[in-house]
Amino acid sequence: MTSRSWLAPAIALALLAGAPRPAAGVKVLAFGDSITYGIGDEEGLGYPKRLKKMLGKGSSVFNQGEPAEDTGLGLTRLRSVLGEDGDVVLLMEGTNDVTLIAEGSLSVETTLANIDAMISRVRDADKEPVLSSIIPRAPEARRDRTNEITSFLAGDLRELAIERNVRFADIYDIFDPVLVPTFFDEYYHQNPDDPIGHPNGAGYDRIASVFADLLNEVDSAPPVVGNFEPGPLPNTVPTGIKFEVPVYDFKSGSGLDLAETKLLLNGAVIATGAESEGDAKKVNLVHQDKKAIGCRVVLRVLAQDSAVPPNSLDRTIGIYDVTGRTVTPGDVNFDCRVDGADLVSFALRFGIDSSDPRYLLTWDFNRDGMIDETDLATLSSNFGKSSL
Ligand SMILES: [Ca+2]
Ligand SMILES: [Ca+2]
Ligand SMILES: [Ca+2]
Repeated sequence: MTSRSWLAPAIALALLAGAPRPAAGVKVLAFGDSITYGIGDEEGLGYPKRLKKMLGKGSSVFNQGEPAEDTGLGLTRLRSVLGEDGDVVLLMEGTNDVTLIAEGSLSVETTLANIDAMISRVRDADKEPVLSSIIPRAPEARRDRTNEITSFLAGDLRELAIERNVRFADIYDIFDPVLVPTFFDEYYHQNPDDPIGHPNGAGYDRIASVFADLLNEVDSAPPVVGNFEPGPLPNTVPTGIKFEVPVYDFKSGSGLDLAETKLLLNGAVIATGAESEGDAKKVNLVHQDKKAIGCRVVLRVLAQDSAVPPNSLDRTIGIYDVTGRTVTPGDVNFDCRVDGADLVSFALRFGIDSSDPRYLLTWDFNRDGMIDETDLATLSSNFGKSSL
């Protein structure tokens, strides 16, 4: 067989829409702090060496991690690093900024400006910057242990990635401790003296695989919700509240399936990507309706991307009481009335207890762990009532 005869089908395959562009031979500079350096990795490899293994022959990954560095110091050091041989610069820095932000000696705006300047410097050196969010803090961390700052920074970095049109590795999202409660046990180095929380070997493997998929153009990342209004923290929202929820998917060339990207309020779709402002990389789901808000709001996002098979997201992003409104026991869909719709929903859960995955306090009005006759009696006594 001549070389041309096997090359033609290979080229045809590569031209197919969505065909991955393999990263064979790519030269990578891994730039960051102690998490790039590899602290906590019991095998002493860090993510760069693990990534090199995943990328295979001909590729190189140069570890340019500097423990304890913040983005201000990193921006200065970056110049010297850019003289090295490399096509792609992975930028994963900001963990040490979070400590300073928590202590009140640095602003998030400064961190973002530093990272923005890093993107420019890498481009000025004719290399491709790839931006990454940073991993969450461990529960024992001295500052920001609830990840309030770190998760907001991740949201800001998503926005920066859109603005600057850089490829983005959402390391925070794949490490999100809200989704995987056992995460810190499995993927973090267990050291109570660690002020931040560093990954273990398994955690570094996970970081490396996110970068490997990105460089190989394999879309393994589900869509992700960004910083949204009113945010996860208020317990109560006013009736006139505007919900504004950005959803991202960073895979170049495919991205979000807009028709399958939806915002739900108490189970009902109130905005879809197909009818909203945005594109496959970012869509803004917006909703404002005084009447339809109900007596309590459970806000949920469903989304999927255009990968085959698609990666999907299903997340309840906030639960809010509504100012001046109370939920009548029995009103399980929170529309401020106890009626047949509630009874149907209740009947589907009748007889189950808290060991059942379908159990929710919503249907257990006296909160005794059983959805039973006592709760039915409560619903019946309130049947027909409206709390508006
Ligand atoms: Ca995706
Ligand atoms: Ca109801
Ligand atoms: Ca009960």
